[in-house]
Amino acid sequence: MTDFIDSPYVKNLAKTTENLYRHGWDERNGGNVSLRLTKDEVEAYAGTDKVLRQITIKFDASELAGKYYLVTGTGRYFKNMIEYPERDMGLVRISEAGNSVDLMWGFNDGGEPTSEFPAHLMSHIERLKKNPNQRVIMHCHPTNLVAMSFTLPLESKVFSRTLWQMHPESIVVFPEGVGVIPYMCPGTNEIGEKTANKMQDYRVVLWPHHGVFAAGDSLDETYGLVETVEKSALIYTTIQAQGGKILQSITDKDLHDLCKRFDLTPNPEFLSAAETATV
Ligand code: 2HA
Ligand code: ZN
Repeated sequence: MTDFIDSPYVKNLAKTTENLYRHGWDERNGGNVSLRLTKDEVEAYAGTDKVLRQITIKFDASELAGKYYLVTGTGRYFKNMIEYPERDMGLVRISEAGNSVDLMWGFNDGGEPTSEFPAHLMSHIERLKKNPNQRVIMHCHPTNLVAMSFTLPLESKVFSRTLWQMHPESIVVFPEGVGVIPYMCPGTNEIGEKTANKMQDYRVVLWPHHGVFAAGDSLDETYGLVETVEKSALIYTTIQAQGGKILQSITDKDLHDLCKRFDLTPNPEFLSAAETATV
């Protein structure tokens, strides 16, 4: 059995947090990521018998009992994770009772999972119902998207359509759009519940004036999803910096054409029926 620190999971999570930091989306201890691992994956590296300690969680996660998560630690800086993975991340298993986790590896200075762990677990529950391949929940602070939450109405339709219109890749990468919740205090179960509720329909949920919660099958895919949202937000911001006057744009017909070309169904509440689409 190889040590868990040499597993691809630790390496990929450290690489991802490094990228999040370098992109400027996770200053100081901003951001948190959790990656679900299967029992076989844990077995191959860490083993599943040895529990280092138990950590209580403030949420009933019994629906996820027995599931394993590699998760970033509370108060930890993403820029350091690549150098100190065994200190700044931990591998945990949700207990049968659901009110605590078994620490299997990591957090070796007494650390604990992110303060947003209940919100992550609530979102994992909803995403797993949609698709059993979903493994990742990622929270970060993409600057241009956060800035848009000060200048646009906080409505899922407005954000989704505006982002779709900024770049043809957007509707291809997130045809369901982006969900928006009201501003709420972070680190609470209330924001977790609101986010998880939106995760029933969206893989990206905007926390106004703060950041995003995003979900995906892999770290790369989830990172790419946020990257695409933020690219569109950057283009929107740049347009405003150029005076904000739009002379031409990506039309609804163009959006329909993209969905047809890539065999996607856009959120029908945000893009009306395809009567204008090219046949
Ligand atoms: O983990 O970003 O919202 C720090 C945060 C909390
Ligand atoms: Zn945050």
